[in-house]
Amino acid sequence: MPSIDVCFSPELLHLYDLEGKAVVAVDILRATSTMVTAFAEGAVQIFPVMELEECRGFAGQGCLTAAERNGIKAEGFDLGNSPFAYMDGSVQGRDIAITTTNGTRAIRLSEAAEEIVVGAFLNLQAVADHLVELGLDVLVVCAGWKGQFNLEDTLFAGALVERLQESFSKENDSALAALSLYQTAKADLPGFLRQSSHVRRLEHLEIHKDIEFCLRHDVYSVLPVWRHDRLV
Ligand code: 3SL
Repeated sequence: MPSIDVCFSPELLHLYDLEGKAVVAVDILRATSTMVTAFAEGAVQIFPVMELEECRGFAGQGCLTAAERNGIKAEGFDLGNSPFAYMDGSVQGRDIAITTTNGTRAIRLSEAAEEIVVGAFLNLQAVADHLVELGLDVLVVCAGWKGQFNLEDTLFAGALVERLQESFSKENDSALAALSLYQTAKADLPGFLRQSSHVRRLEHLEIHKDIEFCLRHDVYSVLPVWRHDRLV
């Protein structure tokens, strides 16, 4: 039976051997939720990059550019990091280059894996089905916040562990802890997360509707997968 494990921060990735594994990169608030939404709204490819300048460079290649730093859309880019900004038809048929504080970093630091998929509550079942089909050991890589643990990515990891319980073993305490946290919180995720650091950070920006949307389960069946240097 393959196993599922959880890495609570990209800063801990050096402790894991990614070779031959499937990584699920997650940044619930909001990068991976937004990427999933972008694909559901017809985006063709997404180039996640770590630096603002690199992202800006993609404008010359016909890409829309998207950038967020500290929760705010960076100046001079087409899009920010709110899933709702991707729902007005403008990303249909387009390629997007995106850089965010933590989410794009989690994806790029996982490149040694055999497969990387982008996960969110929005596409939870699509991710779970794909992992069962793939049959590889799985590592959920939580984007966290600037290297630190966060609740929302851990809750997603727990939700995924719950969905995969029948077909994946939990080798390590991190998977057990994520599952236990999710089972405690799942009846009221928005309520549970009200005191979390990133929800409080985002509250200053008055984007409650983003938070509510990013916590919805199984809204989309899209599955962004890493191929060479991009998500398709
Ligand atoms: O850190 C990130 O990658 C972002 O998702 C953070 S925010 O939700 O846009 O504030």
